[in-house]
Amino acid sequence: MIFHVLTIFPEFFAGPFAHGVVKRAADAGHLEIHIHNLRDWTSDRHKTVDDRPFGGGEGMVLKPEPIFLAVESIWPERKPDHKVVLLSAQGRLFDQAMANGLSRESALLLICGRYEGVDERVAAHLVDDEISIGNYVLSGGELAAAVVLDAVARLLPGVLGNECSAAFESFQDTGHGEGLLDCPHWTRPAEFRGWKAPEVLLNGNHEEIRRFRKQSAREKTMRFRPDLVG
Ligand code: 9D3
Repeated sequence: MIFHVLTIFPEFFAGPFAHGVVKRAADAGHLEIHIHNLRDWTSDRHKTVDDRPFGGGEGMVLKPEPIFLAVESIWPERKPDHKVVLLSAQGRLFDQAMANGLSRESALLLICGRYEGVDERVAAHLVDDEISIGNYVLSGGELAAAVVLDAVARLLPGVLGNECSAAFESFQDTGHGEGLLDCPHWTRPAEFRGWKAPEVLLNGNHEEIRRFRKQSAREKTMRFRPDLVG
């Protein structure tokens, strides 16, 4: 899969994609990441990407022209499996199902919003979708683009070593069923500062272990995510 990211802070992406699963997947040829500087599509000497909002008010708004020019030069022809996504605080809430869907596209272009927002003609006439990663205020779309890219990249065939199964996973798909959070985990030492790992996990009784994990997943879900239990 080919990812393009359009941003006024291209340096931002040196960090998140230089490590871990995404880096290894890129090195292995499962994906390509191309970072583009929005200012490359300006033509004035100040490389202006923003302007004051019509109607007045706080802050600045990203101008439409450089964004349209950038997308049209990255993709002179738009193919059906080439998706353009705007990261904005006003978008649809991102979830695992959206990550699964995007992982089946062949290319994805992520536009990072900044300042007070992006001229609405970008959302209305250029992009396929507008995505927010959660109900909190970020300073811009860059962190959100990195989150979306990571969530999609790890689903691609070969990326996690599992050639074809990951794209069908749900974040709640733990094997315990019922759309619960994952169960808690322990590892060595069996006792740490007086806190013992649950005895049942050490005794090798796999039926008992299965029941313990399901019950502890239920308890944790009830405590932190009652919305998943209903
Ligand atoms: C006065 C209203 N503004 C909040 C101070 C609205 C606003 C403008 C610009 C809120 C956030 C932003 C910048 N955020 C993003 O571009 C963004 C975002 C986010 O803030 N939260 C979750 N997901 C995303 S994706 C892009």
